[in-house]
Amino acid sequence: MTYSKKEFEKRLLNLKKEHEKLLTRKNKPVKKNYNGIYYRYKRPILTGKHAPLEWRYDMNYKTNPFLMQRIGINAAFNSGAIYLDGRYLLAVRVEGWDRKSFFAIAESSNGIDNWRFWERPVTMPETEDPDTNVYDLRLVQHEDGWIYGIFCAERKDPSAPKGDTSMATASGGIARTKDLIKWERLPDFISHHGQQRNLVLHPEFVNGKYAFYTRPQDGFIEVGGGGGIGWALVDDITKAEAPHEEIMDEKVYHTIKELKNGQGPAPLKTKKGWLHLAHAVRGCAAGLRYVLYLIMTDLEDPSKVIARPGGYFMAPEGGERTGDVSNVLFANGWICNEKDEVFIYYGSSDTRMHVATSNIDRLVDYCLNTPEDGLRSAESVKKINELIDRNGKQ
Ligand code: M1P
Repeated sequence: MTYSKKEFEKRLLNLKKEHEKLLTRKNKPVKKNYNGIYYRYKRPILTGKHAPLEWRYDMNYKTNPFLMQRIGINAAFNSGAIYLDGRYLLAVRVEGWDRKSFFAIAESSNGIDNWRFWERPVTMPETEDPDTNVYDLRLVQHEDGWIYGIFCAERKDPSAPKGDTSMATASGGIARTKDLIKWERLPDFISHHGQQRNLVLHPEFVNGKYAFYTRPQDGFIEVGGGGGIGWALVDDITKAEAPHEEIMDEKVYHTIKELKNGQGPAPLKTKKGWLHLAHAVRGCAAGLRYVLYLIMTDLEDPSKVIARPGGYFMAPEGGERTGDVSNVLFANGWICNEKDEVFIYYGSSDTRMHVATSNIDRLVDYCLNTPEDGLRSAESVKKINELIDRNGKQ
């Protein structure tokens, strides 16, 4: 039995009220057990349920008398971020019930709560080779005047044998915009070293060229003989091609990045060097474990690592641990505002978005004073003993 028009209106009003309540919920930093480095926040900042009701419900009584959800949003995660005219903006990876991801801009005035999606998702133009799925967009305000969106463009592998419906390829998609509404799609990044995911544009020219952080990989999931964060210089971004990719931060046996790693958002410039946020992956009996880590690179040569704090910076905790792909933290967006406050936007378990806050001085101190991974248990014990000795001398 369908609703009467009156019942329909009542239920719609209720849906709108509940949605508004979710969107306007305040978020608070978790102060208990503060590690001195960053504050996590109590609640996720965005989920699939934050998607506008207009994207999901046909609100016309005549065409949807049961007031059913016609289109479902499964998740909102891995978001690019940009700070524009005092506005905190995320380019969210929104994933539908149909498993397709797309981008949608969400805005907040304080970077913490009250996130609202813009009216429509991003209409991303395609190349001549249509994308099957697009995701993990990095927003980069480049000194050439454009805002770039660099993302993964996934397609079915044309070399897949008949009947293989899972083999895919990953390429670096490149688009640019001035307003985050109208986008110009450029040709995909051409790598001579295999597939590409986690491609990121450096915000400044280096030796007069566009500089990219790359992640060459042999296959779609496994990086194989490739891997590590690579570095490539490109003359013309409208035909980005990298004959050479130099690995600047490699994957290493028995570390957090034993299996693979990838640059997160574009690095932040500080007086002491470029701050990089990245993700690291290792395998275990439970599957893959994705954590976040930081490194710093040289101001003049952003491909030269000058600080490698050992271990992870953030790992999945509590509710972050579970989701569609459990045990994953992934970050492709952060913002530094005019007060040098840093907002770290991270997705958990391919399901939802969170924020953590810190500032430039703390993050630089963390990078320059956290001991490097000594790569052996004995070295870890040595570092703890050195710290105990220093504390004993106070
Ligand atoms: O599912 C975990 C992550 O897997 C991929 O990251 P990477 O290429 O480093 O393995 C991406 O699909 C990412 O979106 C996802 O969070």
